[in-house]
Amino acid sequence: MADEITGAPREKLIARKQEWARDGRLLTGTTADPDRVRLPPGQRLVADWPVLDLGVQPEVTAQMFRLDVDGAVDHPLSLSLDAFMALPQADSVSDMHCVTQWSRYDNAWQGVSARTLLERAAPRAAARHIVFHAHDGYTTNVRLDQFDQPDVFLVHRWNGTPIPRQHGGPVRVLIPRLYLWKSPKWVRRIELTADDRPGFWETRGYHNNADPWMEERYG
Ligand SMILES: Nc1nc2c(c(=O)[nH]1)N[C@H]1C(S)=C(S)[C@@H](COP(=O)(O)O)O[C@H]1N2
Ligand SMILES: [Mo]
Repeated sequence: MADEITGAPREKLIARKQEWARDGRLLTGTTADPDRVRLPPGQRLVADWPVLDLGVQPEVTAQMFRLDVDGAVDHPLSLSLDAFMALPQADSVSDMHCVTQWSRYDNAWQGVSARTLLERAAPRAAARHIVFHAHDGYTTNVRLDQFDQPDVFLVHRWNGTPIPRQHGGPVRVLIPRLYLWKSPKWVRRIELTADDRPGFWETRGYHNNADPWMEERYG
């Protein structure tokens, strides 16, 4: 498959991040209440928007775009880009927090809410977890209740412009209250599952839960 995650530079980057996780780098050992403290512990604000991924930035054309919502659902979805864009659109403003310590406030997003997708797909009672699959082979997992939140969106516009390819355009996931590795770029498939299936970074030393205010970077 052309989408495989391989190659020397990427292996080095992945190994370095795994080392950081093993050594507990960047940990301050403090927690904060997200209702009172906007900037999570150990984070610093940036004005730009850094690019982080495994080094493969797939070009997902409108023609090849497909978004599946499947697994433990009563009504599996398989959406073309047109069908996705025809779903109810919403605007939201939220912050991003990356485990590599940068945070960026007040990002204006446009897209389809997670709840809109879930309503249509109708999760079965057994559905408790989600595995996201992306076009570059990346995967990440969240609990269904972490995805089923009013501030979670599948976004296609950021600050008034289409999300560029390096940030996961045409469509990426944005879960603002978890570290950003839980927000897949170039999302291809949202798989609902009964069991928890740790993703790419979660099987390489990153925390399964990823709450920035609890400093759940590694674990
Ligand atoms: N498909 C995909 N999504 C991904 C990643 C990736 O490698 N592939 N990296 C994750 C990580 S580790 C981070 S920090 C954020 C970075 O998003 P950005 O490049 O838009 O800042 O994307 C997340 N989503
Ligand atoms: Mo990251």
